Amino acid sequence: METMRLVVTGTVGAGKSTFVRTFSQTTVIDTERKATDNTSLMKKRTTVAFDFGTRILGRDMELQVYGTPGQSRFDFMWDLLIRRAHAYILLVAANRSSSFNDAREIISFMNSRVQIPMIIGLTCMDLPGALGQEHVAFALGFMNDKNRPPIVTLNPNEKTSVFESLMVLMAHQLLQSSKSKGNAALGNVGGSRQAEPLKSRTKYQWPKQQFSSGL
Ligand SMILES: Nc1nc2c(ncn2[C@@H]2O[C@H](COP(=O)(O)OP(=O)(O)O)[C@@H](O)[C@H]2O)c(=O)[nH]1
Ligand SMILES: [Mg+2]
Repeated sequence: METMRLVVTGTVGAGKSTFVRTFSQTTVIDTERKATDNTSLMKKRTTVAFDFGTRILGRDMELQVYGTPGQSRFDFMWDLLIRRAHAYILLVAANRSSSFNDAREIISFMNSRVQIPMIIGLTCMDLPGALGQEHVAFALGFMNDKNRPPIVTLNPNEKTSVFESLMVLMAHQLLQSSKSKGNAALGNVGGSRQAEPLKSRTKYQWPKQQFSSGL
């Protein structure tokens, strides 16, 4: 059985835990605890380690989805989860511009650890005050539309929406891996059945945030 590990990261309240719950075929392992700090102003419970959900695709692929905590004080978990991931989606609540800075920092953190395919998922587009894709892309540092990760809009409460965004993420991952040397992403068919994260074998050209280069 092939295993693909995808990470759902993003800011507090962007819908990561909801995403994993909507996705999973099996009972989700979650580590939500009562929020005690500033997060409690936004929601009662918060993820302190990770959410884990899984789903079998076809006969021989298991898709594992790991949701990270949103708060940077748990960034040791970001590190642990991203290093084993094949690709990730960053969720950003489009109606909460105050969180865009945190989202940018999460991208920089991930990018400093691994170079793997990623997409951006805009949530809360159905809520008042939601900003458009272009605006959020700029705020996250992607000024150049020719050099930016794919951006999707989704509602993590809706199955179709979650599956569509996962399809975009997987397609992006597969496209990048087929471009890379050695056809890495699906591993060594017939040999080890464990797919290897791309970072070890490919030269994935991760879209650069332009803020960091001063543009
Ligand atoms: N209406 C709406 N609510 C959303 C959306 N995304 C997330 N939420 C809600 O935001 C709240 C926080 O979600 P949660 O999954 O705990 O966020 P996390 O901190 O990223 O794990 C939940 O009540 C979700 O149902 C969205 O696109 N639309
Ligand atoms: Mg959570």
